[in-house]
Amino acid sequence: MSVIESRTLQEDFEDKIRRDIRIEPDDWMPEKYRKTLIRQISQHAHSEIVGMLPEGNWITRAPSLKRKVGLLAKVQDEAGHGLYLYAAAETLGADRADLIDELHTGKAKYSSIFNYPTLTWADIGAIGWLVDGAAIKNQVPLCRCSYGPYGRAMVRVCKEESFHQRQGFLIMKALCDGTAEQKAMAQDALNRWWWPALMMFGPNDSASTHSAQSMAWKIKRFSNDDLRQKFVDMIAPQADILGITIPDPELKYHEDTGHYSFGEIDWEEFWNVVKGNGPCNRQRIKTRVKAHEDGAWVREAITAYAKKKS
Ligand code: FAQ
Repeated sequence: MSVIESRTLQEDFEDKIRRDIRIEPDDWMPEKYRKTLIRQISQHAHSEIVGMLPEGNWITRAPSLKRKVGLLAKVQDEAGHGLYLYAAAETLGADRADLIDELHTGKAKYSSIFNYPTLTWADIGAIGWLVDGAAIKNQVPLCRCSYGPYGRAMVRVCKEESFHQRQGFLIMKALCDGTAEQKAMAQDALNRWWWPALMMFGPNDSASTHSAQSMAWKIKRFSNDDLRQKFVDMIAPQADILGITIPDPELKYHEDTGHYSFGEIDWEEFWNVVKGNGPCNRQRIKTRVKAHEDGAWVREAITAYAKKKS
């Protein structure tokens, strides 16, 4: 390709980004844009799949048939999200088997939040309310991501996450309206999930390596800190409705700005979990690897059937 040709392609790409025209799989794109998307989309896919484990742990112990049906549907939805996302990564030329291998060998990241244990039923409420709440805040803007397949996948994902958040909030509400013991369980879950939920948005903007470029390419539409602020502003009044207390003595509402200020995140804990040393990292990967190995016969059968049909 001549220098002039490649300059034109680059200019075309930038023009599309400027005018909010989506980049589609067959369009020319800079290699770094492709790599950034494969990184983010595959990390996101891994998060959805590993994210099934903490809640899956409670399917057999849900307190009623209604709760069991709701939780089963939610966990299945997360599997679906993972599949759309792996498919979106494949449109960029990534090989799904390689991506999964990177997860299993510890090379790929996934959200820090899924490395914490689910100790009581209230944790299932807290995950729906806080973790899906954070996921919605982060993912609604991704519906406008400049890369078509990712943005379109996010539309359906966000609709389902909204249902998830409501079921989580309703679990918390039932516990908070229940006995003193049940309310204490809800408070304990909030105490344990609050800070890890804030960490989901990633490092502060000043420490975020990818934000500036990803925002320039309109992959990300808001910075990590902006989204974290939106999340706190949404959740704090909901905690008041529930009658439980966010475990942050520095949390304060400011009439003049309409925003809450909050305390400093423990970044040492965050990076420790991201690096693989959280309470459940090893257990999560071990479980995923086993599930993958146990499912080998399904993949073989599907491949054999597809071959026969073609
Ligand atoms: N955990 O420069 P930045 C869900 C890494 S899905 C682990 O700010 P970026 C649904 C980051 O990858 C939850 N690692 O990075 C559900 C980068 O590492 P690298 C997942 C983290 O990409 C609910 C480095 O730190 N959602 O919850 C984390 O611009 C309930 C520097 O960071 C998504 O993936 C973290 N929390 O911004 C399922 C959404 N934060 O690659 C089941 C899409 C940062 O250089 C149950 N992703 N890192 O080695 C995004 O929006 C972005 O990728 C961010 C990070 C905002 C997560």
